Amino acid sequence: MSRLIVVSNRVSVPKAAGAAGAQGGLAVALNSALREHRGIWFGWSGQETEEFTGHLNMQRISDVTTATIDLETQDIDEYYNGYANRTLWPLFHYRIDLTEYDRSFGEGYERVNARFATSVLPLIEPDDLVWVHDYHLLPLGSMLRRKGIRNRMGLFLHTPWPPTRLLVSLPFHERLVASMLEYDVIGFQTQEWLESFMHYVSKEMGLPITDDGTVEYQGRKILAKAFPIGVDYDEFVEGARSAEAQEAYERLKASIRGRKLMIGVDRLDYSKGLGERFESFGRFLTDHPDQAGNVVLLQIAPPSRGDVASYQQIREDLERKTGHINGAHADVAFVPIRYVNRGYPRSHLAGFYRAADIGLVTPLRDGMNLVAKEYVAAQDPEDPGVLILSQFAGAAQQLTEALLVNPHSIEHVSEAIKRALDMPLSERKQRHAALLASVRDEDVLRWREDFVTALFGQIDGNGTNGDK
Ligand code: ADQ
Repeated sequence: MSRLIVVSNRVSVPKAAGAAGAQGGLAVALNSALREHRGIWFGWSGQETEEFTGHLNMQRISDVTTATIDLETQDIDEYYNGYANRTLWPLFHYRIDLTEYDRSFGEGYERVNARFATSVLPLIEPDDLVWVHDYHLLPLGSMLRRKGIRNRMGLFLHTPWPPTRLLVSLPFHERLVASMLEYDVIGFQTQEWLESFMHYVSKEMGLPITDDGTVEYQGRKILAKAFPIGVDYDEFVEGARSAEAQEAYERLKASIRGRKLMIGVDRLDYSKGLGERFESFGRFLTDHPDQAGNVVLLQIAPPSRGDVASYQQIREDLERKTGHINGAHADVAFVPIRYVNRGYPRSHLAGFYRAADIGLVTPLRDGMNLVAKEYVAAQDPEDPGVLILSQFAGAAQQLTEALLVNPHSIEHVSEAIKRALDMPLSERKQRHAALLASVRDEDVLRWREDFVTALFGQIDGNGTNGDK
């Protein structure tokens, strides 16, 4: 079996199997892939250094070898807080109003990708598969090719891919996309993002696309395909049955004293539609005064990317909205929105999800959204809650039995809350069974296997993808 070299912006390995911590689904997925493939996980340590040395800090944690580098303050400003999170992230989430085009960001992005390439190079052996993750590292493959790496290399993009009309607002967009075509496999979360990418390469670059989904570029074939990411179903269901989950469940249930509970769990990010969600709940309380005092929204939102101004603004905005809605609808023994800015161990989250009658997942745009799938996996099949899901999350393409909503429409979401609260048990069970089948069958192990198989060059049975 080939070794897998995984490269992502950050590296996240739990100290011990099953250790508590706010570890996201991606980290769990990559850890399981790496254990199976005797691989190495390379990325930024999260630490700053005065002068970049490229020194590799190698560690072996829970059967996974990690290799990390430190970055300079200027690198972090221009590459991470700059091009990655002030240019590409908003652009890829259709927010050109928040997209900043600063020349120094682009230079920092190229410089850090080159630093990643130089540092990971000595770790790569001839038969290794190289799997690069996300928008931080789009040109990394082309930089490795320039250094003579001939291994099979794949890229998986966790975010949406924007429509061509938006992407062309990015200076040097063609150079960026051309650099991606040095990979052998390019993976997207959904068919929609894949189609946007194919539209760009065919209409803007004039490249031929074959029926089996390969793009032809400079005599090579690149496979572009949708690989929808999932949750670690077994781990999550097991976690939901654990003593800690049970304790978290009981503690939360006791605190809401027989009221109905809605839950939202999101990184604090403008793409997650939290402001619109709060307003929708406010509208629900105004439109249904008989329900005031009966329904609580628990919103768990750990801060992220706090050095970027748009993230500071969303935080202030949400604090104001929470105060406003609570001020209008609270009384001495009841507060409608519980807004919590911290992370929780996954087992606790599973208990919280199970305690909630409604999962409210309403991003304005999301590559996939794992919270929607975790909510479904954590439910009691005999008395499941209802998932309200944004039509603009990648997950909506699989989770069609959720109550799909337009998160921009305060009325629509408010009506969906009412419908979910009134939904009879038989309908809840029937919808949940369909959702659960999808979450179970298209789980993270399948995602990883499908991608690695494609990367290995066996997706079409004859190993022709990208072979040079
Ligand atoms: P994110 O934008 O971070 O991921 P999401 O898919 O919802 O969004 O994953 C977040 C993960 O973090 C979930 O596993 C969740 O349980 C966890 N999490 C969130 N808040 C937490 C808290 N307070 N405590 C503990 N854990 C918490 C990006 C893309 C998504 C895509 C994923 C994976 O933006 O669209 O689904 O990558 O590809």
